[in-house]
Amino acid sequence: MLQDAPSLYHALLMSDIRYDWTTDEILDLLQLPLLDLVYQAQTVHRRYNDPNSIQLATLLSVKTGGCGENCAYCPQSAHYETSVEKQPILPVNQVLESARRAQGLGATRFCMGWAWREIRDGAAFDDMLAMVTGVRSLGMEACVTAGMLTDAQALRLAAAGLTAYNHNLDTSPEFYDQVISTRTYGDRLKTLDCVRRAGITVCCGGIIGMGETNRDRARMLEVLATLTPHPESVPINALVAQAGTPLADQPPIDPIDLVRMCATARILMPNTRVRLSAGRSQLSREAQVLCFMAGANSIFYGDTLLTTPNPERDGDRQLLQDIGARAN
Ligand code: SAM
Ligand code: DTB
Ligand code: SF4
Repeated sequence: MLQDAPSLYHALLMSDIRYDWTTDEILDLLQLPLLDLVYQAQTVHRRYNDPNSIQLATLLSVKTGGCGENCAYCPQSAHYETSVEKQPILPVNQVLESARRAQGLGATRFCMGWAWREIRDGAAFDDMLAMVTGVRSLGMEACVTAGMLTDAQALRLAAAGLTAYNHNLDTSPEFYDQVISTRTYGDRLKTLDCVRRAGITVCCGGIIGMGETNRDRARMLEVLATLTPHPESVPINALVAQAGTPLADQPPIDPIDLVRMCATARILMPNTRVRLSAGRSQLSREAQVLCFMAGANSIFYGDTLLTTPNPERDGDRQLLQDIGARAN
């Protein structure tokens, strides 16, 4: 009987999770006085998660540049003249070598990116499956982000052992077509559904700082928090404005807005990994700690994201040590 107590507690906790959030409720949370918002988020965070545990995920761009989509933020889009040149796809052994190195440096999740509109069957997909199996055999979580996919491809990725598929909604349904016109919000949701039905966990988040309103931010969080179940991980990115892209001249976000996004995501999705993602290079250590207070419990760890710089590993390890957090 006693042995059942933890699982009963877990079941009760999970039954508290809501999937019916409304835009106005979310907007009210986003606009709370900051200290009230962070207090509420930290309270939720402590009920569901170990507050001193931060997951380290390392990113690698396996296929860089030359992408057919026109995402206005992205330096890898073939539609824009940016400093990113199309590169050959990395071979399986080189990817697995990077994964081993990342693991040696403390990462537990290895995320691999392909600048594709969609996955196509063939040798490159077969290599992707081999990369997934290889990363999993090291004992790391494996995440892939490679655009749209079909049910059959999702099932093959699941069979290869894929832990998570990353596919971001990026912004609200209303603002979406000002950012991307070569695919629809519905296309995005369809891929997320394929991933979910194949039994792969969902990694899905977005970007702030693209000129969206607070209501757009709330609407994006609403779409995420009404997915049932919630995505297992939600990356919150700040735009890394890149020369040559249509969003090159966007002003930088106020770091407090990132704190608000992390806190609101935490309250809406108590049991999800909230990943403080792109844009961390522009944040002070203190702003990052505020994001952790607000419930962010994962970061990208490594000197580059896909094509742009990320804080140095040594500095990140030092930060976690200084605040007494455990990397996992
Ligand atoms: N091509 C695939 C796709 O779009 O789903 C996978 C790679 S894509 C680079 C992954 C995500 O990175 C995008 O959905 C976007 O949220 C994020 N991203 C890309 N460029 C960014 C930038 N300049 N600033 C912030 N986030 C960015
Ligand atoms: C996510 O939400 N952010 C990461 C990961 N998922 C793939 C990518 C950020 C990319 C930032 C721009 C670049 O480095 O190219
Ligand atoms: Fe292509 Fe992904 Fe960049 Fe969009 S975000 S241009 S789909 S690589």
